[in-house]
Amino acid sequence: NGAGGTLERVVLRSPGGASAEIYLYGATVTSWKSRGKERLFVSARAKLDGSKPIRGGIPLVFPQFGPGDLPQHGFARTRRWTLLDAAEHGESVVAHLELRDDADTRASKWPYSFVVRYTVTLTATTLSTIMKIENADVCEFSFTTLLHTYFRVPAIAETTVGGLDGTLYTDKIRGTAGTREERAQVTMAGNEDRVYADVPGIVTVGCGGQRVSIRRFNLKDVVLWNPWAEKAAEMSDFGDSEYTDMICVEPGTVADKISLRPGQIISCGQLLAVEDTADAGL
Ligand code: TA6
Repeated sequence: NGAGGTLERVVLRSPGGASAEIYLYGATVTSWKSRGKERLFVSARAKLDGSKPIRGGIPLVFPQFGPGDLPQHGFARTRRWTLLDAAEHGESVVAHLELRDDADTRASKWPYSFVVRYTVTLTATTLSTIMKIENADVCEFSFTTLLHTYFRVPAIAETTVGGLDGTLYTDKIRGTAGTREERAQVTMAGNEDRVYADVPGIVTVGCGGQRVSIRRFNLKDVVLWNPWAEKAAEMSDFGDSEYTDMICVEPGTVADKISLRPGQIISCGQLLAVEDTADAGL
């Protein structure tokens, strides 16, 4: 509704009983309920008034991952996106959102004309978030992009991430690069911030009987992050103990830039699927 500083959002409900919520601010998906469980994490202290990026859900990172010429993680996650339409299509519910360059972005250190068309599709057990990024300028441009997905987990200490074994990662906490991940199931016991490059297959996030699989296309890297207690204490929009309820597993192309020539479009995104085991209901 936008009145009184609250942000507009769209709620999707699938025929199969799932739901999703998308704030037009940053086109940030802030809820995905499937098989009776909330699958995404949003901090209880997240700002929902547009004063800063929403702490949780699926912030859309474009055209810059991390620090650089632009504010951290680029401007897309703090712009007001346009909702083009939202409708049921059989078993799916689909929302189309769009972001174009504006006077502010053209005055930024990344001044190009672009269009990002974002399609969020919900079914009973899946959520897909797909970006179509178009170079609407007269010159080539380059960017990095990532879907900064915060998964809600019952307990970080029992959470495992599969599908990273054999890939090389940059460890931003220990300052190392080119380390090969040997573990079939990656676990966390402290602050971790890693960029796994060229991850080949399906990545899974499991905890107890709950499991979500992540299929990616044209997003070759996966970032793994949990602030843990020490970094959580430094974030005003993150509760001190909330790190136990979340893990960020973020598909992106961040190790190298994507370049588009005028008129070129790249499609990239993720398909999240719930694959709980029988005892997930416990
Ligand atoms: O994706 C991991 C990361 O780049 C971390 O380094 C940490 O900064 C996190 O993103 C959150 O960034 P934000 O700007 O949303 O606080």
